[in-house]
Amino acid sequence: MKKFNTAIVGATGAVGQEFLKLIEERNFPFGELKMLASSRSAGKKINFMGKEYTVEETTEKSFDGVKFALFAGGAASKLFAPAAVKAGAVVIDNSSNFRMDPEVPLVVPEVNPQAIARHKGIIANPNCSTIIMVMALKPLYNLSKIKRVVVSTYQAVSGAGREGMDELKTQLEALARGEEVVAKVLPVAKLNKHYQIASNLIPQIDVFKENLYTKEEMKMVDETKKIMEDDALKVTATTVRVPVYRSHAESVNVEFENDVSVEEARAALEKFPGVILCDNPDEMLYPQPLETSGKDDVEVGRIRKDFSIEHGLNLWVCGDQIRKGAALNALQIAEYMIANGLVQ
Ligand code: 3JN
Repeated sequence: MKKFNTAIVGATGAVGQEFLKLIEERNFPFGELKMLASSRSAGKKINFMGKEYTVEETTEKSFDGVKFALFAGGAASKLFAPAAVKAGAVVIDNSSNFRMDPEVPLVVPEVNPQAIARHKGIIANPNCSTIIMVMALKPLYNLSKIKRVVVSTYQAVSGAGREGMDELKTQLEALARGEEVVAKVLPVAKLNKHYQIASNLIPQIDVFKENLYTKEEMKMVDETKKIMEDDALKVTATTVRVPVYRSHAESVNVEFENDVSVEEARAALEKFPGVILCDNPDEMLYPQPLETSGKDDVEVGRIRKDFSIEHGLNLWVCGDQIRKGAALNALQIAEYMIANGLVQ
C-alpha cells in the first residue's frame, strides 16, 4: 500500500498524543513521520511503534516532502499552514483558525464528506462539541429537515487540555484531604479570575462575545450551519464545564419540519456509521461519559418526544472529545482522501 509522509504539529500535547495512538491502532499508512512542536518541546524524545523520534521545532521548512500535516490545535496553523500548503502538503487543522473561511471545507467525514474534494490545501476539523452534536443530527436530518436545535453541553475538563485535567485532580485531592482548593486554570486559563471545578459546574467555556454568548457557544452555532450546509438552521447553545475528566455530553432538543417518531430516530441513528444507539430506559441504558471515554463512537440515547412543540425530539449524546472530537475525526479525513484517491 502507498505510504504518505506525515507530520504532526503539536505532537507532545493531548491531541498530538492521541494522533499517535490512532495512527498505530488504525494502521494509518504513514511513510516518514515528523513530530513537530513549539521550541519549548523541541528536543523531547517520543517512542512510537518501536522507534525513537526527536521532536523538532516547527518552521516554514518543516514540510518538505510531507503529504499530510496534522495540526493538533492552537496558533501553529495560523503561522505554518500556508507554508505547509506551499510545500504540497494537505493541512488538516484541529484549530478554529480556518473553520469559517469559505475557502476551507469544515468536515466530519460521516456527515459531509463531499466537502473534502473542494479543499485548496487546508481542511478544518470542527470544534469537539460541534462534531459530537452533528454526528447525532445528520441521521435525523436525513429523515426530516431540522428547523431548530437547542443544545446544552456538559464538557469534560480535558477540553481545556492537560492543565484542565490536572486542575480537577488536584482539587479533588485537596477536597478529600480537607485542604484549601486552589483554582488556576478554569474557566479560561489566560484570564485572571478562576473558579473551582471540583464539586461545581462552570457555565463559561472560552471568553464572552459581545452578544453575551461565549466563543464556544458561537462555534457550535456557526460551525453546525456550515457542516450541515443549511444557513437557515437555527441553533442556540449553552456550554458548561463539568467535573468529568474525559468525554463531552450534550442535551440536544431538535425541532423538525415534519414528524419524526422515536422509532424512526432510533433506527436512523443505529444505522449511522460512528454512532451507537444506547437507549433502553427499561434497562436504565443511556450514554454516559465514563462509558464513551477512550472510544471512537458517539453514543445517543434518552430519545423522546418533546411534547411541548409540534415536531420535536430530545436526545442525550456523549462522545470522547479528544478522539472523535479531535484526533480521530482529523485522521478519518486523511483516510477518506486516501481511500477516494483525493491525495497522490
Ligand atoms: O473547552 C473545550 O472543551 C473545547 C475547547 C476547544 C478549543 C480550545 C481552545 C482553542 C478550541 C477549539 O477547538 O475550538 C480552540 C480553537 O481552536 O479555537
